[in-house]
This record gives sequence, structure tokens and C-alpha cells, in this order.
Amino acid sequence: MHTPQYEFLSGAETHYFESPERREAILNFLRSHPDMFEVTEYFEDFGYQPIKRVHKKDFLEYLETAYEEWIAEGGHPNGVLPATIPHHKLARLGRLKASNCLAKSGQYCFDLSAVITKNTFKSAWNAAQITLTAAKELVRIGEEYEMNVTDGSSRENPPGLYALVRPPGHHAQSDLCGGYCFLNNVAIATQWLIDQPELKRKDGGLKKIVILDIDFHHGNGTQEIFYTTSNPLYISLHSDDDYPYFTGSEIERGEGEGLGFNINLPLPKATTDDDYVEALEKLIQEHIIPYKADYVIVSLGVDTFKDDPIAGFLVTSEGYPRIGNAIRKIGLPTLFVQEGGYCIEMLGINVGGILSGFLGRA
Ligand code: SP5
Ligand code: ZN
Repeated sequence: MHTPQYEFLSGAETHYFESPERREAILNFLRSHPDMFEVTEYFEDFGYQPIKRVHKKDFLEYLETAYEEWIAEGGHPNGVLPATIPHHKLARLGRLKASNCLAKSGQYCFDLSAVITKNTFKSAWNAAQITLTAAKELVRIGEEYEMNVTDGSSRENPPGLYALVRPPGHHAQSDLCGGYCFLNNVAIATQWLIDQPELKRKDGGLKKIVILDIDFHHGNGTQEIFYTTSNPLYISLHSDDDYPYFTGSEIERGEGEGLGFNINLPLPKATTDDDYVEALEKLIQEHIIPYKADYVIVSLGVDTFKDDPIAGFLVTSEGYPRIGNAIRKIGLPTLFVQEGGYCIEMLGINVGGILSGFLGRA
């Protein structure tokens, strides 16, 4: 339902890297390993409410109606893309209320990669609903796990789920799309979990969540959405000096109640398997374990792969099971949600590597 024909990279029109083939590649891999993965296409529709908890009303109205307005205004059928973006130094920035779709496309988007086509909203909606369905299931398997732990079993085999969704979400802010992202799937599922009134810790407090973002790029959207709150704890490992360029530094630590609950760790371009696993294990020991969360939600990008066409780390297919295993050692019910990863040939094996590492079966 979401198949833009092209995007612009380094000034050139190229094919759209965030393509439907990505899903096929991952799904094929999971289906060919039925001993490890149980695949279901079932999902529930939670409606607008949980999406509105994260995204602004005017932005959602825009996403839902943009393509139709765009075509009515004579826009190109490839889809909606801005030509003018309200840069913060643009004259006085006095008029931010855009009336036509070309102006709105700049108001609600920060780059040239989030093309809105005829069914993009429906597709992003379904991705959010699938992630919500997985979050609801996470509660169920988490309760089962707790019961077994109480009965004397160890915390060494935490249960896990994986939401195979696209378009991805972690670049989408409360009222901005960009970076192939429209609705922030991880943020929507996280907020929904926090909002469940019957979900309480033994001490009566709300359930606590860690979002661990291991996509190559900084999750500016998730950071913005939760910047002023202490739940969830947002932790991102990503490339220094790369897209989205203007966010993701270590000095962005959260604000107000959220101060100290946003942790960015930019890593150098030449990051290898060993470097990556070492950095991740250190974050787990120093930040994730002390936070004492109830659930982990992973923004799972495998654009950290050495042959990714738009990224630049040196992580190999042997590295992914090690990353999955490090996450397993946190010992908490975990929901993995697909974000980036554009090397189609190795996408299945790399995502599968993380998941099998988490299962302790790599
Ligand atoms: C979800 C996600 O992974 N979104 C990433 C969108 C990145 N788009 C801009 C990529 C800039 C690529 N720079 C190219 C360098 C080529 N060596
Ligand atoms: Zn990415």
C-alpha cells in the first residue's frame, strides 16, 4: 500500500530504498525457520485514540488527506513531497498556518524521503495497529513469564515478540514526518502500555518501559515525543555525523522530569561487531538494568550492516546474534519493532540473527 517510486539522495533521483521487498525478505526468512518463529498476520484495530496520544490532531488530519489535496492541486502522482520547509532562520516565521497542500507538506515534513502516496496513511495506520497488537500480546506473555519466575524459574529466558512493520516510525515526531517515517509505531505502543490503567507494578506504580533504539540513525521522533518524561527511558546507539544530522548528540539528555531519561550514544563510522556489542553491553549495565523496567521495546534497524546502501557501520551478519543475546541478558519481556535496514539480500538473515540471538538459539 506504500510504494513511492523514488526519493532524492545526494541530489539524485534514486529508487525508494524503504520498499515493500523489505517485508518480503524478512517474512521469507522467518517462515523458513518454523522451529524458531511462529508467524501470524492477525492484528486488532485500536482506532484513533492511541495514535492521538502521541501525534497532534492537525498533523494526523494532514497525513490522512494530503494525497487527495495534492492531486487536486496538480501535484505529481509519485506523491507528496515538500519544496519549501520553514527553516528556523526563514525571515520572521510569522505565518506557520499553511493553507494549501504544497505549503503544508513543508510544515509537516523535515526532509525529502517521506513521500505520501495514495494509501500511505492506511499503511502507516496498519503498522501502528500491528505494533499495538504486539504490545497487548507482550502484556500477556509478560504475565505468564512473571508467574513462572514466581514459581522458581530463572529470568534467563525472557519472552519476545517481533512486529514486522513498514513504514518505519522512529523519525516521526509528534507533528512531523521524515526519514521514511509517518507514525511513530514504537512511541504509540509505548504510550498505550503506560496508559493501561489495570497494568500496575507490585508497588502500585505504572509499568516502566525502556526503548532501546539500535537503528543506524538517531530516532529523533521518539526522542522528541518522550523528551520531558521519565517513562519511558529512551536509549539510542547510532552513527555520529550522519542523518538526521542535527539531533542525537550526547548533550540531549531530556528536560524537566525527563532530564536524564534520554540517552544518546553516537558511535564512529568504523564501528565493528566488537565495538558495537561492547557499547551496547555498557549501556545495558549502566542505564538499562538500574532503571528497573518492566518491558523493553527495541527499535530494530539493521542498517548498521556493513553493506547497507545508505549507512556506514561495519557490523556483520555474525554480529547480530551477539546483539540479540546482549538484549536477552536484560531478562525482560521484549517487543522488537522493525525500523530501517536496506540491504535486501541480507535483511532476513540479519533481522533473524538478532531474534535468534534473543532466543539464545543462534
Ligand atoms: C528508518 C530509517 O532508517 N530512515 C533513514 C532515512 C535516511 N535517509 C537519508 C539517508 C542519507 C544517506 N546518505 C547517503 C550516503 C551514501 N554513502
Ligand atoms: Zn535507519
